Amino acid sequence: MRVLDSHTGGEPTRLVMKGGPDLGDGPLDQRLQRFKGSFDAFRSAIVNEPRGSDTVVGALLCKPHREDCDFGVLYFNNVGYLGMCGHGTIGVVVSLAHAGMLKPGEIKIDTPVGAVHARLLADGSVTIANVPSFRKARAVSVDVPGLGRVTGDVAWGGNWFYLMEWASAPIELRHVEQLTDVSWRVRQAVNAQGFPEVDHVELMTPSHSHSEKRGRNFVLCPGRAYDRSPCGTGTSAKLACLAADGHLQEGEEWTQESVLGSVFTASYRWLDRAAGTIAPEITGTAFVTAEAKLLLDPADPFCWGIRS
Ligand code: PYC
Repeated sequence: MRVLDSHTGGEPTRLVMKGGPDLGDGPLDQRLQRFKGSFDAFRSAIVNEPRGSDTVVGALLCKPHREDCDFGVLYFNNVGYLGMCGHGTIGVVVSLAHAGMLKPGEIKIDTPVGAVHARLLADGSVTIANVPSFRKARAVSVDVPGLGRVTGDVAWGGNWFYLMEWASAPIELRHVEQLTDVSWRVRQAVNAQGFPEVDHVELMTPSHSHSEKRGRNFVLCPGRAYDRSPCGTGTSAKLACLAADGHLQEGEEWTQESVLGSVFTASYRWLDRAAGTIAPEITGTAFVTAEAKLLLDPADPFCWGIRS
């Protein structure tokens, strides 16, 4: 398999350009089901150790189904599949440009959860117009063993998030073990107490520090790896909450920092104010780190990756 590796704000993406599973034609959500049902070993071979790591998000480049799209992409990680991936889309666009398949300008990418517009800017940064995002539930309280009662919002930004303010320790790399442990326990409690669909937990700097229209986050992904980037879908979910609370107006810029300090800038416009649905835009940068060929040797006992 031919791959291009990149990172977006520190979070890796591995784009499979050639040699991935043949998932046939049809809408991308159907091809995703085929990937899951018949070719899951490829997912593990591409992103898991020994070729990858828990943090790698895979992106399989394929033909689009929607006629107005230029490319199709399916996203996956160490434990399964993602509807959309913001940092991944920025990495894909920069990788396609690196491969000479794109010039600065607009493209449209077909994904299982909808079409995503992206714009490669002359300075190499990428703006993505993510899928419609919204807050599903406000101030959901759950009892978390060892932590007590916590309150947060449930929102969709292309993946499902539970977003919760976190003030007990700075959102910094030196606290990553604690942040991971807390987020994992919160996720289990949220899943058990009414929101089984939530697979990402986003800890946020408290809203009283939002006057500068800037926040820092820690996002725990479904496979227990934390997002090194500010998380494109998580930032979209955050924008939906800020918009619903009136804390960020249409067109205003929001700066989202990751636990590493890497940055996305973001804004939104209303799609349906009464329903609370927004169209988020996220801008970030990515860098290509490798052009590689993945070798799959059937004699290798870990040919299909180390799976937990
Ligand atoms: O950027 O949307 C994102 C994302 C999801 C999981 C990891 N990154």
